Amino acid sequence: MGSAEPQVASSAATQLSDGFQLVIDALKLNGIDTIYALPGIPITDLTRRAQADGLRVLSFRHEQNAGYAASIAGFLTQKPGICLTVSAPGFLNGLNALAHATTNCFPMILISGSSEREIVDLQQGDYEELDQLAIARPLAKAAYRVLHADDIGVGIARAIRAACSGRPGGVYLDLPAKLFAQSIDAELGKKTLIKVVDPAPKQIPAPEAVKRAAELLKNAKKPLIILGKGAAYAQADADIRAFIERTGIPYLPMSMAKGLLPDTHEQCASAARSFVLPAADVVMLIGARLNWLLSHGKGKTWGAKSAKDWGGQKFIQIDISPQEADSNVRIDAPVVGDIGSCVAALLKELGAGSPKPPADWLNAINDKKSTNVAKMAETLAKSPTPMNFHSALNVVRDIIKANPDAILVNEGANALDFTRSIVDMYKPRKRIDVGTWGIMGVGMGYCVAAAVATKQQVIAVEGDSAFGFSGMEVETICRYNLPVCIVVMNNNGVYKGTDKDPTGRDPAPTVFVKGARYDKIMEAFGGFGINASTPAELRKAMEEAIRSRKPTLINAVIDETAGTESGRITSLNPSAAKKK
Ligand code: ADP
Ligand code: TZD
Ligand code: MG
Repeated sequence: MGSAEPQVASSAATQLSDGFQLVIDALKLNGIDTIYALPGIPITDLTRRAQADGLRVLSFRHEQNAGYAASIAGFLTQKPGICLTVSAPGFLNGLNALAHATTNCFPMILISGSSEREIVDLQQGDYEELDQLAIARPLAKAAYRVLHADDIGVGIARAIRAACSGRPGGVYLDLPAKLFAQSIDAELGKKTLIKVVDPAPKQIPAPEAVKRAAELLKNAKKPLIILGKGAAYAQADADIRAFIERTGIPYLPMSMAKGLLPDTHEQCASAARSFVLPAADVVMLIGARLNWLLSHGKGKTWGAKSAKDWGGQKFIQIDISPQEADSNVRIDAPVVGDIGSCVAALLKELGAGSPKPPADWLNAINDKKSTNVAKMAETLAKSPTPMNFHSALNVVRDIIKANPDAILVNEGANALDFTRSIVDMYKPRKRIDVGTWGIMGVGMGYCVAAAVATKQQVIAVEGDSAFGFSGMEVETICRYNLPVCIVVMNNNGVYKGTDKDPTGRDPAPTVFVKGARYDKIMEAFGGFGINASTPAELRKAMEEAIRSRKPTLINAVIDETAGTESGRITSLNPSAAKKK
């Protein structure tokens, strides 16, 4: 006993740390306070110790949902969202979200434990053996592996920088099981950590690029601005608003840019979209790509005679990625830099006295808007039995108007398209949805992250099919008692509930159990479940959910004939095109 005492003293002199601790310390040092995770070998203790050390560890039922949560946390906060998974199958489950983050330009880090390198590389059949780094690489903006505890600091610093700088994206960080248990002198270990200085450095646009863009804009007869989710991400809200208001140019927000300025703003041209796109002569893209969502900047949408033809517009594109310009059509004035710096530079270049667009252009847009808004108001005023998308979403529209700080999560086909066009948003970064790929399954992961990262009320409008992809996370929402109100637009299936198997043997591929009660799933975990068959019931249930801030799921019974195949993108559906 007596001889043990000096030993304790000497081990106290050289305090030991380990891989687990260095990962946690490196994350904390860089201001990361939340991990979206699913525990198991070899990262169980990492989740425990992270929690014990004050990090918030949100534990999910499926890694894909943890991953989507991390990706959208990145979008909302500009800090990389962290998803933590086990090896092989857990890693693969998380990979979908990593690819989603890269595709959508969201900063995220997927950290996965992995198996014994020596055994994996010789394919000797280790527990959960998989060459994860090689698999992640093509789907990630960057991918790294750390083999030694004293490289953890560099590994995490590089992952953060890669995720946040330039065009943000998903980063993979491979941490083999052996790394976690490696011990290292605590003082030495601490010195290996890096606090990343300026993870997303400003990128100032070249003055001549700014001049070129300003010239084009000044001489436009029918200018249009398109705001994309890059503009929402950039958090340059005041300058973007000033730029739009000072130039007087009408603008269109892409889905996740809705609310950057209130959708009710007089310059918002959303209600005249199919008029302004073909008619505009100069189009300025701010953080939006000319991908399929904008018909690649050409074809009939843009007033051209056929699908591959140019509509005649000149384009200005503000983007942080120098490779983005000319990806589909010629960009006459690329402005490369971060949106905050670019918009500020343009504001300065244009000065106070920038000329307003010609009145006939603005009047023509306003005429179209009034006609379309009146038409929509008429449709929204109807109250058919059973409810259709319009009568249900008219309620959601009022609720969001009364609660403009709430975050709206949205996925589905008709449930997505109708919500996007009917429900106005009033503040930046309040609408999060299926993104660039039109993914089903982001719903509940987004709800968890939005509630945790912003502390705001979350309202999810979910197609019944869409909800099914992540529905089990209702348990997660209840477990953490998050202020999430889910509205399942239940039309008995994918697009509609009316299809039949022509042979009469099985249900059609697009239909589900008729009259399903999704609200019961919420009740199973102690949340509130409500079945709503009328707008009044839906309204009451949503108001109560917001008042109580309790997890709530409302099964909104929607006419099963109300939807259309593929929602608004029927033209992309090969079989539907053939039918015509
Ligand atoms: P949307 O789907 O809303 O049209 P996209 O995802 O297609 O938007 O486009 C977003 C664009 O914004 C990407 O090209 C990306 O490079 C760009 N971007 C993201 N963050 C910034 C930023 N801070 N500054 C400049 N451009 C950015
Ligand atoms: N799988 C994934 C991951 N993403 C997808 N987009 C699809 C499948 C295909 N898909 C759509 O594009 S929308 C949709 C599917 C399955 C569901 C539409 O049904 P819903 O919405 O119930 O969610 P509506 O309101 O009935 O149209
Ligand atoms: Mg449906």
